[in-house]
Amino acid sequence: MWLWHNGRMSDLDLVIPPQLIARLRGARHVAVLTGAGISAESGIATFRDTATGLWARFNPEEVATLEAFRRTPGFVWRWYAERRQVIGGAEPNAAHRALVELEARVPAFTLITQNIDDLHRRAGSRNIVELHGNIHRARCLDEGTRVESWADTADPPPRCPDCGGMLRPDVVWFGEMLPLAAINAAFAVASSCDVFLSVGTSGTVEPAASLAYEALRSDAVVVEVNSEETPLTPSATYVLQGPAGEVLPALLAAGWAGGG
Ligand code: BJW
Repeated sequence: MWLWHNGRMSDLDLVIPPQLIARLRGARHVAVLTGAGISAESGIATFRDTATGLWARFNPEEVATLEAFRRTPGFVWRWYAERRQVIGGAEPNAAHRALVELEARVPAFTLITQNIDDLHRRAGSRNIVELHGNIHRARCLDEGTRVESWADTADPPPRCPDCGGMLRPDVVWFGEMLPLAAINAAFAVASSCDVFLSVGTSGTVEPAASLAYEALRSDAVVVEVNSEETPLTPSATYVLQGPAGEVLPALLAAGWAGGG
């Protein structure tokens, strides 16, 4: 694990700055934004990893836009069905569990996730804002009605039980608006929290990428946890570089050694 602080890099193993611990322990409201990197150690592919990311194998415009779904609904539905199967077989990892523990330790906690995999809820996190939807839900393409379960058919996509329209995954594709309540809640929390953690996200997709900057503008301490540098790295107050499944448990252990 590497630590950057104010532009300097340290190779001391598992060094968590005492000032960061003090801010975390004294925080009134901790906000966490997570991205695909937090689920990588659960075996779920990220999007932009050059070797294993989904976008290395699939063109986003052919699978993650409304136009793609209208053009080839069966293909897009199957793509999500395959990912749903991988996700269904995955388990939350040490990073998801560390955030459950953090939520129990601070007065107020909001977990904002770009992930659609539901692993935070399965790990036990409670106050979750889902920005990009959830792969375990579908909704009617025509009427928007949410559908929690459906029978898979040989000729996908399945149909809306109410109107017979096509069902689509209840996720946010490029060019689509994020759920208004979720994005409003996320910006409100980013501008009022005192510590903001950005975990496992490349910070390249808007509007989620702006949340950390909103927190900085509002004088929050911004901590980046990522195995690589990102556009946020130079601006973050602290950078803990390493796998989230190691960094987050180490942060918890450093903050609450002895259980207090
Ligand atoms: C580890 C690790 C380990 C690995 N430990 N770390 C302003 C400027 C420019 C463009 C736009 C803008 N506003 C809107 C746009 C357009 C667009 C956008 O942002 N485009 C950019 C790509 C340029 N945004 C939108 O269209 C959004 N809608 C919107 O803004 O509506 C209003 C509007 C509409 C039209 C025009 C203008 C405004 C919607 C965005 C929806 C994104 N949807 C997806 C797919 C969801 C469903 C699905 O899963 O299939 O969401 S795309 C994909 O990217 C997914 C993710 O949630 C999202 C973010 O990716 P994430 O999570 O950061 O993953 P990666 O792979 O990028 O990064 C992983 C990171 O983890 C890396 O940094 C690794 O190093 C790290 N890592 N292992 C720690 N073990």
